[in-house]
Formats: sequence, C-alpha cells, structure tokens
Amino acid sequence: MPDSPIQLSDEVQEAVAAGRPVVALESTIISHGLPRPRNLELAQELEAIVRAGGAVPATIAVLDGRARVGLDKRQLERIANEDGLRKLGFRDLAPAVATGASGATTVSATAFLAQSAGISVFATGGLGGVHRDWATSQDESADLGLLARTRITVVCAGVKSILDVPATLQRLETLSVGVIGYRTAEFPGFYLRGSGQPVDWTLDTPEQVAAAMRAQQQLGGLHSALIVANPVPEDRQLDPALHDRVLAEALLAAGRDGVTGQAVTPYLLGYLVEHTHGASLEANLAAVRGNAALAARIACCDAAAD
Ligand code: PSU
Ligand code: MN
Repeated sequence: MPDSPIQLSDEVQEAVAAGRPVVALESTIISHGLPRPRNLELAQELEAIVRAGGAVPATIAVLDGRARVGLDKRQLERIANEDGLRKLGFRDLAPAVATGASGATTVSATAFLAQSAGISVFATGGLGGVHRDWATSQDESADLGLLARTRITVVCAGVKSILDVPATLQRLETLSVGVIGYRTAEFPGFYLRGSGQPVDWTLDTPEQVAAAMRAQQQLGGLHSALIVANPVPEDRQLDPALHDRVLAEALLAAGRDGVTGQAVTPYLLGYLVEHTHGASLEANLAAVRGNAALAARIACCDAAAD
C-alpha cells in the first residue's frame, strides 16, 4: 500500500508474507538510551544477532513522517546520529506522521507498529514502567497500557531498577499482561539477574514460549502482550553490591539536584554509567544482545508451528 503511513522494507514485507520469522527491534534505545558511537554499533549488532538466529530484523522508527518497519543502513545511521530526533510513544505517531516528523519509537509505538505489520515477536532492553515517585508525579510509562491492548511477544530483561519494580509488576497484573520468566522464577533486574520479585510462570525453551503464543491466539478474544523476561547472563551482570550502592547515590543526587519529569531517567542512567565506570553500560548491552538472540529463536519456533 504505497499511501499507507506504515512502510515495510521489501525484506520485511516478503518475510511476513511468506510466514518466515521476523523480530521487531525498537529505536529509542539507539537514539536516546545509549551513548554514541556504541549506539550505532549495538543497532547493527542486534540486527546481525537476529539474522544469525535465522530471523529477519525489523528495526522500527518514524522518518520524515513515514513509520518504517525495517530500516536500511542509512536509515539506521540517522536514528543513531541525527540531532534533535524525537522520542515517539504510541500517542505521538499520528502527529509525527501528519507533520512529517522523524523520531525513534519507544516500546509502546514499536509494539503497535510491529503488530500492524504482522510481526509477532519484539526484542528490547527494558520496558518502561511505574516510577518511584508515582504517588506525586503519576509517571507511569505508556508502554504498560499499550501492551495491555496489543498482541505481541516482547522479550526484555525486566525494567530498569531506577523504576518501582514491584509497582510495575502489580500494574501489569492489573492490566492482565502475561509475564513469563525465561528459565527463572524471579523477575529479572535488568542490570542484575534478579529483582527480588517473583513471577508466576516460568518457561524454559523457545518452543514453550511459541506454544504459549499459539494458545493465546487460539483462546482469541482480547488482545494483550506476552512479556518474556530474560535475565542478563550471570557472568555479564553488574556486581550487585556496586549496583545497589550507586543506584542509592544516584537517587539521592537526583533529589538534591532537583531533577524531575522526563529528565529523571537520562540523569539516573548517566549517573550509573559514570559511577560504575561503564560497567552498567556493559551489562545493559549484554542484556539487550541476549534478548535479541532469544527473540530470534522464539520467532523461528513460532514460524515453524504455523
Ligand atoms: N529502558 C531502557 N532504555 C530505554 C528505554 C527503556 O533501558 O531507552 C526506553 C524504551 O524505548 C521505553 C521507553 O519504551 O524508554 C519508555 O519511556 P517512558 O518512560 O517515557 O514511557
Ligand atoms: Mn514517563
């Protein structure tokens, strides 16, 4: 459909039409979540990991008012290096398309666009969630509400520990979004293997996850996401003692410096990178790589079952 605001690359279009495995990848992590030049390296590496796993990567972003599902080399470079690129949640898509804007898509916008394109598996780093100051700020990521209405399987390493993790899990329960621990009974702690919070369901193989996706489809009815929470490999996690100490310092520093609103997350993440001397960045990258690899395996099992 040449006039559609959603444009699939030829490769993604052909793979979806043929029922071959495809993995959607978000772009906000590239544009806003990681420092240059590691961000472009990671974006390219994630696509290579998905390909090595036998699936077609579909990085998603909005460029010049078109939602792109599957980016070429140039487009991926724009996401990594263009100044002033916006961060687009689901609610931003219509105005971005209407005004010809460009921006990276968050989990909420990426999940929606992936589902629209006929893709059923999506890999990311961490989901947005409920912020620690929710009682006063009401700051809860739109990711959660969108995942409650979108049938897609999202492979993530949990949510960043700068958020209120128990409140985020509670919210997912209220919203009836399925949460599955991949080879773990504990919700992952993003930089750490565990967050200390239990999950109700554990699955151990990509085949089992694909079976759950199939059951969800057969049950029919309401659309909601399946979250596959995949911990960072043990030898790549951040040292837990260092994590706890630096996070506590970061939260105090943010309060002291009067950081609020949208600025809070970049401030805390930057503080962690600086004060762990880059170790939090390495754990972050390891978690995302593992998620891309697992997502490819799940997409292959899902495609083979159809
Ligand atoms: N978590 C990360 N890095 C990120 C994000 C989350 O570790 O870059 C991004 C994701 O794109 C997520 C978004 O969907 O932040 C959530 O933003 P908000 O809290 O403004 O909804
Ligand atoms: Mn927010």
